[in-house]
Amino acid sequence: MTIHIGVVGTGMIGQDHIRRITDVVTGADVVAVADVDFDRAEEVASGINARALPTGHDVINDSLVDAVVVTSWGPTHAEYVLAAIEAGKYVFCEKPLATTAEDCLRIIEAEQAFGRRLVQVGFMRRYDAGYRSMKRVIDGGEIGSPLVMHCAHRNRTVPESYHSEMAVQDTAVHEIDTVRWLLDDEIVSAQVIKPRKTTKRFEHLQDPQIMLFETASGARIDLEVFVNCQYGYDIQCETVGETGVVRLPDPADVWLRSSAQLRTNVLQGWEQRFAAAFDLEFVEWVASMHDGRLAGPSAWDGYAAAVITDATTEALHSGRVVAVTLKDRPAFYGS
Ligand code: NAD
Ligand code: ISE
Repeated sequence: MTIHIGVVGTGMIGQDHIRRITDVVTGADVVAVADVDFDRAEEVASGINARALPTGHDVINDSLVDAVVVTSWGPTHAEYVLAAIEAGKYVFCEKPLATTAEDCLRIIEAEQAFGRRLVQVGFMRRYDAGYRSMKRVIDGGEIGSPLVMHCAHRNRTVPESYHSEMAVQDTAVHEIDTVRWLLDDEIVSAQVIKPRKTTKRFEHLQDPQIMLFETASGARIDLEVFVNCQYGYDIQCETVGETGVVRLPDPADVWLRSSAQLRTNVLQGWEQRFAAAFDLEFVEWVASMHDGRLAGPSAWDGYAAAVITDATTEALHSGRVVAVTLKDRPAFYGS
C-alpha cells in the first residue's frame, strides 16, 4: 500500500522533502501541495504530477491525503499540526513544532485526546550515522558516565534577516534536541556568553555565542554557535565520559596531497551535511506509518525544545543562568 502525502509549504526544504519522498522513499508519494505563494505550489506540483490546492487546510482535509508534511514558516506550524490531528492524520512537522511552548502543549493535549501518536518533529540529526554511532557508544557504557560535551554549530553565513535570537531558536535547537537524545537526560538550565562579535557580518547580530547547558544528572554542555564563520558548514560534537571520549566524525572526503600541501574540503551547507540523515528520517517515518507505530522525535520533544530555547533566549538577553521548567512528562510519551 502507498501512503499518499500532502505537503504544506513548498519552499526550500519542502521541495527537498518532496524530492526525497518521490525519488528516495518507497511506499509513499506526494499527491497534493499548498503554499501561500500559489504559483510556487503549482510549479512544484506540476513537476511531480500532484495537485496544487488553494490552502494548507485544503491539503490536510483532502480525502486522498493520508499523511501531512508541514514545511511552511515556523509561526504557521502549530495551526497545521493541530488541523492534521483533528483530521486524524499522521503529520511530520519540520522544526520548530511551534514557536511557543503554549502551542506545543496544545498539540500534546490534542494528540493525547486522539489516543495515539500522530506527530513527528523534524530533528534529523537523530538519523545521522555519526550521531547514531556516538549514541551506541554512550548507551553501551564504553566511555562510562558522560560528564561533559563540547559542541560547535558553524554556518558559513546567514542573511541580514537572521537576528541574534535565531542563533538559539533556529540553529542551537538542533543541539538542544541532540543532547537530550544522546545523553537521555533533561536540560535544566541555560546560560549564554557573548564573545567579541565578528566584524565579517551584520552589526545587529551577536555572533558567535557560547551557550552553556546543565542536565538533570549534572553533565555540562558547551556549544559554540557561529553562523558567519566564512569557511563552511561545520558541526562538531565530543562527549567526555568517566573512562573515555567519543567524537563525531567529520564527513568523509578525499585527502589531496599536492603543491606541498595536504588538504580536504569542508561542506558548505546543512543540505549536504545532513542529506543522508534527511533521507533516512523519511524512510523510517514512512516505514513507521506502515507499521502503525511512530518512533521518531515526538511532540513532547518539540515541547521540551521550545521550553529550553525560551530559557536560552532569556539567558541571551539577561546574561544570567536561567532555569528550565518543564511540565511532567505524560506516560503517553514514554519515560
Ligand atoms: P522557505 O522560506 O524556503 O519556505 C517556506 C515556505 O512556506 C515558503 O514557500 C512560504 O511561501 C510558505 N508559507 C509560509 N506561510 C505559509 C502558510 N501559512 N501556508 C502555506 N505555506 C506557507 O523556508 P525553509 O528554509 O524551507 O524552512 C521551512 C521550515 O523548515 C522552517 O520551519 C525551518 O526552520 C525548517 N528548516 C529545517 C531545517 C533542518 O535542518 N531540519 C533546515 C532548514 C529549514
Ligand atoms: C537552519 O534553519 C537549519 O535548521 C540548519 O540545520 C542550521 O544549521 C541553520 O543554522 C538554521 O538556520
